[in-house]
Amino acid sequence: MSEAKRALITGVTGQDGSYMAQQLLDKGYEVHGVVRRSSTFNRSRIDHLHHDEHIPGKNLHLHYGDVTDAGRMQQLVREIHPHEVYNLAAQSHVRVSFDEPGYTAEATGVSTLNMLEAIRTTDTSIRFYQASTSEMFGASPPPQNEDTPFYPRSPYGAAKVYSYWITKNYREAYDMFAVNGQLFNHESPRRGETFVTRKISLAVANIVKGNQTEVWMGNLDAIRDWGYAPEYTDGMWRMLQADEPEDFVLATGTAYTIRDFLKLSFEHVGLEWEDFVKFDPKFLRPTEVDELIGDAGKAKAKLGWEATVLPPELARIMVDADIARLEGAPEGKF
Ligand code: NAP
Ligand code: F7E
Repeated sequence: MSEAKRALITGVTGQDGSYMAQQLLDKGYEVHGVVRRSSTFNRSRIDHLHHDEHIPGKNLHLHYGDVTDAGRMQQLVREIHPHEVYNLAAQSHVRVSFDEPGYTAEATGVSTLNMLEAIRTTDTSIRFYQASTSEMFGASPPPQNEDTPFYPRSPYGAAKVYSYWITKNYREAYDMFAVNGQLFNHESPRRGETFVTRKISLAVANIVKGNQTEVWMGNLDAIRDWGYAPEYTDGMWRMLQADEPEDFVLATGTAYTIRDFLKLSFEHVGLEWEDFVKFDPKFLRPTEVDELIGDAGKAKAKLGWEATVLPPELARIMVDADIARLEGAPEGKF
């Protein structure tokens, strides 16, 4: 019997990390995840994967670590010796990156170097996925694809540009299979509650249940290209199975404003969004990314990847999930 493939996921407790872990376990991988020690439990998205190592046949192994700690990352890569590394950990909130630019540079930028160095000094045949982002395109006009110049508009975007280039540099300098997925916004019922789609779906659910009467929002004019997260983690896996290491955009190619997403979400439960949404300037950003619309033609042609869940269905999935949660559905259902 051949040895199971081993994968190491940083950011396993996050939205994408949790879907990635689930999909790799389903494929028969031995999955290792890096978790941060925290005073409150931060594993609600992966609890249903039963990560108790004492249960026979369970293949999810969690290790304490922080990606800003180069020595620890080196130790984990050396000890686990994975076939594939998915580097999904980051301070991923754009608005927060203006408040914590230094930490964001470390956790979202330099940490990628820590992972690449750990691989370079352990075994250059380990395949590496870097969670790059459409935020790198920033102010470059749409449609954005792999050839679009970068123009980041936040400390988060700037840190991700560093990560993108250091990944590409290690690919070229050390002949490593190190790739960037340039992913446009992707959402799900597991999305963090302060990102705009989840803030909206949660507010709609709470309004329906009578727990809330209004929701305070920032810029409603920005255009985003929102897809469904589990489809995007599948795309990440496909990138690491390709014959050649290459960078890919993943996107739906659709354009909706925040206002449109509000309308889709409130209409799903028979309400008018204008009756509940208020403006609070605290949610504005010092510099905004106005328009992101991706062209994922290369991923379709070379990876056979295509987004099938588009924003109207996504809004329905997210609102239904938040209502079900409030009605007591267990977290593992999502
Ligand atoms: P997320 O839900 O915010 O998850 C981030 C993960 O990183 C969490 O597991 C978090 O751990 C972990 N983390 C943060 N700082 C860390 C540190 N210093 N050391 C170790 N772990 C740390 O993000 P996501 O939406 O799943 O996104 C995954 C990755 O893709 C991120 O790199 C993000 O920037 C990037 N990306 C996301 C999108 C999107 O639309 N979702 C699009 C393009 C790129 P805790 O649970 O302990 O906080
Ligand atoms: O904002 C506007 C806000 O925080 C989307 C991250 O996953 O995707 C994400 O970054 C838009 C912005 O995501 C509120 O100004 C209005 O124009 O949901 P968001 P993001 O900034 O696009 C990229 C691809 C990543 O890589 C990131 O990691 O919505 N907006 N009112 C608001 N945004 C928030 N959060 N809250 C509001 O009240």
